[in-house]
Amino acid sequence: MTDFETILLEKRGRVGVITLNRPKALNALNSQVLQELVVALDDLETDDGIGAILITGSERAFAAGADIKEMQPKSYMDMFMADFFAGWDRLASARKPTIAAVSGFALGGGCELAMLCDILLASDTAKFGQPEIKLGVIPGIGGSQRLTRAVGKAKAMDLVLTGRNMDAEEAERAGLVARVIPADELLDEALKTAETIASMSLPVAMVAKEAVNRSFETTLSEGVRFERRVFHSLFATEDQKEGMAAFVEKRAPEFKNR
Ligand code: CO8
Repeated sequence: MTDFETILLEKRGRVGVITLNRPKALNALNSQVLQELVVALDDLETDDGIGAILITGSERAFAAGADIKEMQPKSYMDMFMADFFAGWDRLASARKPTIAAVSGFALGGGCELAMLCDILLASDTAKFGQPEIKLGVIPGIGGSQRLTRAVGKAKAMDLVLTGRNMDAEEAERAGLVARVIPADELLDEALKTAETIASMSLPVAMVAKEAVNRSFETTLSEGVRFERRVFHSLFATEDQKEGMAAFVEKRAPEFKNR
């Protein structure tokens, strides 16, 4: 397996776990983190043994944002020519289900990275925010769009314009976070959730997330049409036959991911 310097990659059964690992910089996201994350993600996406991907940080910080020290000297032309931050789109195009397990700071790019995942689980110590305005910029990895879709205009404007943080409870109330979990149980719970997802039929889980994500990109009637077509197509899978046979025969299904 590739040696990484800024992340850790582990395969725990059918779950791939990526841990951000720049403790001295509170896991600030620099270009190396992005490069390594993309390599790790490509590895997990092409490994047939992996059914779900968990991304986490440390107890103190999921990630305290994009690396300000890396960005500070850059010019407009540097940012434009490098299409700075465009690489993060790789996460949005992940086909396998992704879960962010967030403890501590998830600020700026950290909040945006968590929002790029399909399910966001937070410890009771988590703090979310888009403080870029305090640095003279705005969110640059989709925060102004994904936060607004997640929590609505009122709170998104409040957070993006004041740069204030939101605690885990407020984030759950606002609909950003699926569940809040005591800090010392976060990783176990997140792993359990990932294992549950990884125990389903992988192609069906991939299609399920595609259908939910479709709702952000299309009208209701087109989305419902898309869902129905894909639903019909699942009757061509062995796993639909197995899932329904197992129910009728009162036994656990054995999905073959086919
Ligand atoms: N980048 C680089 N280094 C960081 C970052 C960061 N985002 N956050 C923390 N660090 C470093 C600190 O510099 C410090 O390093 P050192 O010990 O060498 O001085 C170390 O991590 C520990 O941090 P603190 O001493 O500050 O720890 P505190 O517990 O006192 O404070 C905070 C924790 C509140 C999280 C504080 O570190 C903080 O405010 N960090 C910055 C948060 C922030 O503003 N994040 C947004 C960054 S911008 C972004 O994500 C998107 C930009 C979009 C640009 C669009 C362009 C296209």
